[in-house]
Amino acid sequence: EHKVAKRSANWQVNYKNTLDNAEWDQIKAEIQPIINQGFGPLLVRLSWHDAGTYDAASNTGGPHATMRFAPVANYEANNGLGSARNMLAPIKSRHPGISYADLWSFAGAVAVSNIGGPTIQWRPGRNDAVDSSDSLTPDGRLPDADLGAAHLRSIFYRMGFGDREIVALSGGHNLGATHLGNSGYDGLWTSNPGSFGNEFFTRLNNDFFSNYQTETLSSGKTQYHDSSNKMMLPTDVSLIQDPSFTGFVQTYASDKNAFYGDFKAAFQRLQELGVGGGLGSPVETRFGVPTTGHD
Ligand code: CCH
Repeated sequence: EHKVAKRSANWQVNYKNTLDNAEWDQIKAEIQPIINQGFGPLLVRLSWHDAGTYDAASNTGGPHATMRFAPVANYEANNGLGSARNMLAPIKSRHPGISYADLWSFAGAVAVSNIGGPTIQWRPGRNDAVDSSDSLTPDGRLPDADLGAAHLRSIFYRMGFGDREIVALSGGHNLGATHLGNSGYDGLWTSNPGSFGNEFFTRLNNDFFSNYQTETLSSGKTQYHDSSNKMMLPTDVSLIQDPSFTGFVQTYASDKNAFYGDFKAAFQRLQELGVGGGLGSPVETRFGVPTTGHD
């Protein structure tokens, strides 16, 4: 069991956003090619795993780029995220005025905003943990996909979220894939994994009980798949089994704008866990002007 660091004197406590709008635009322009290569979902996952370590009761964890250090980097939940950190590292070198925590968070917000999701309101000012003695949060703060509704509640309530936000944030699984070598799960959730939408919810709501079957993988993990080999994790499935979660799944399946509105708010809140009070003015996350699509 590792000690949990409070915000100590070692932290980069006086970080302030010193970048002007032109430099933010430049950083956004440097993130965009990574998204264009198909890594938007990975950037979203990186930003969520940094922020999602937050514990409201002790005010520890949260988006402070602790994953740069062992043991956090090596927690099983973070498998596969090293490549995302490496892709962003050159941007940090070119723009030393941005914290790693802001860069990872911004990249996730820019990704959501630019692959068909709602335009995320994003504000700079996250401090970085500066060394491993400062950075430690215990393993087990991120959700375990093998478990169910009670586990999701204990993880997300700890961050200060409620049921509606749990379901909304779970809609991140419209994007990307699971990889056998990272997590022991395998496959895509939706037919458009590079683009945000509400298909994750339409599948759960309309297709899950009629079309999905359980499957045990070579890793020993159990997941669910339909005839086109789209998958669901056990935690995803709990969203259509738990009566409180199910109501939100129904809403998001039938009303994409309701999902986008709730995801937008919950994702911003996620990215500001424990830091909201100290953040600066909003930075535009959508690539290119004018803003089109959902905002
Ligand atoms: Fe997730 N997620 N996630 N997830 N996740 C995985 C991949 C992605 C859980 C488990 C997994 C959120 C919540 C949960 C993304 C966004 C979000 C994987 C596969 C597992 C396992 C990793 C691999 O094998 O590479 C569980 C459990 C929860 C419970 O709540 C939330 C919240 C978000 C964002 C809002 C994205 C995106 C991916 C795809 C990454 C990729 O590489 O394509």
